[in-house]
Amino acid sequence: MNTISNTPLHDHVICSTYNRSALQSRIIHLGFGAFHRAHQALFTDEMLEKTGCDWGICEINLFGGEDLIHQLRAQDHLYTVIEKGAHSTDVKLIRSVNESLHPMLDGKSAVLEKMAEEQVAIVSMTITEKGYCADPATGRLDKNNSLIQADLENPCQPTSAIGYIVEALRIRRDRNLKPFTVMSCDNVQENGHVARAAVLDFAYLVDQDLADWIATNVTFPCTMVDRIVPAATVETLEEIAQLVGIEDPCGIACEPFRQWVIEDNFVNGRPQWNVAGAEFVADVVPFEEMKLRMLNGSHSFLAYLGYLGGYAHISDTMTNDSYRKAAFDMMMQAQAPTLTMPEGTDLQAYASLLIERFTNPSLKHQTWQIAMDGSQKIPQRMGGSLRHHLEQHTDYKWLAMGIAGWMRYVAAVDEQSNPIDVRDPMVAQFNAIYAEHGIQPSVVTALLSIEAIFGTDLIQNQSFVNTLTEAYQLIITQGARAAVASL
Ligand code: NAI
Ligand code: CS2
Repeated sequence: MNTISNTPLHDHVICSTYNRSALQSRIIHLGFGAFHRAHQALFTDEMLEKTGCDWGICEINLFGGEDLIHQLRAQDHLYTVIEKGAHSTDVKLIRSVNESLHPMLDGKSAVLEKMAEEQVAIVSMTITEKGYCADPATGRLDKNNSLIQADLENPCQPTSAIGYIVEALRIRRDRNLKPFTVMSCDNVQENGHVARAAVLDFAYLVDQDLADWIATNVTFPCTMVDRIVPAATVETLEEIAQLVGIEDPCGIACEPFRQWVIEDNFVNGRPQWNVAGAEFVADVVPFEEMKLRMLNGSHSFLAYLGYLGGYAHISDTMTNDSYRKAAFDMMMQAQAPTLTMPEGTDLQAYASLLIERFTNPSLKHQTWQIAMDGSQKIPQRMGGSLRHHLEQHTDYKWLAMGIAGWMRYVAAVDEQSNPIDVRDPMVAQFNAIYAEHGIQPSVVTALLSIEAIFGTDLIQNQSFVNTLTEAYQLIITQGARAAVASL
């Protein structure tokens, strides 16, 4: 079969030249999704080209994506990334992946044995916010999560990422092997701390000694990751085939911008990702918070109110001046004042660059995609800054409108009465609330009562409840476009 691995590619495809056969699976990555392909694997490819070292990646998908792993194997673990700017596109062949596994294809034991191999030094993850099985409001393990309950009953045959990590660490400890570093690359506030809390909370429920060993021996660096990588569509794959010269079902398109800030806290060595542009720092948390609030917070705002306003893509929302202005004001007036950044950080320039990135017409980033999993995203993208403004008695109207937009979106029917395909681990709860209330202002307090999303404090603040209810009321009476224009 002709694939990317045995077919001459177009001349403009940028290919590295390092010796791939020297690579070892020193990094295990959980979550061979769109983002990882265009971010960590690409940084690793460029790092390998500059250093000639042996840090290869073994890709593992724990949930779904069996086909992708099949296809990746069929093309010798090679794939392409196209970086689409407003005016030009770069095409890159990625060669840093040297093997792959999937529990459905290879069995759980094969995955655990791979994670327990001596040379493995880092287990990195892009498993989405919900993959941590944590309570979004507290960041601690959600012991009622169905995956966690199954893994507690059968820890040697795990299902969740947390269960796999704990069991693999147990095997390593029992075999006197060095531990690995657990590196979260998800959009989760203090992602390393959340990963550590979930792993330790789980381990303490399974084996106290093991938990103590993990607490002493394993590190969980925080990272700030940034690159807009929309899910691939049929059109994306057609464009990639045109640009590369052959079909690449594992190919992905993204923006040219990329950023990776990593807490330098690795227990068993690490590659020099800095030679490819990553930054190793002592404290990532301020950068994470800046990105989550300014980029992701305004992304979610645009996703809910954009979808309701009839915009399919983020770049479409940017053609409407009131959305553009509201997104910028949200960044500068609702989010930036809540941040404590290292001296010299220019948040105004950061916000302007974000608007430029959102405007990129070559990137078809669906509002529907970003709207997914709001229960996991809203607390960290808007909750922290909202509490800041409530304490300071400062203006938070953009945050209230963003949350009201989410509340209207999870009604699962749009402004033209078409169904919305709401994807969220808590969708059953939203459906039950809407079944009882309908699209009425009383839904606001019902949704606000969901403790896992809003804690217990927000619903007690009457002035906030009033502001939120007014924003919701405006959306349901005037529509999302008018509501955004009112800001
Ligand atoms: P995707 O849908 O392409 O891939 C999701 C990956 O997560 C798959 O590999 C899947 O196997 C895995 N997964 C899903 N649920 C899981 C669970 N419960 N446990 C373990 N693994 C699970 O999504 P994409 O675009 O790769 O994004 C993944 C995450 O990466 C995001 O949720 C976000 O945290 C982070 N990210 C994404 C960016 C983007 O622009 N796409 C940019 C920055 C961060
Ligand atoms: C987006 C992010 O899907 C979402 O929720 O807000 O994935 C966003 O594209 C990235 O964080 C950009 O780095």
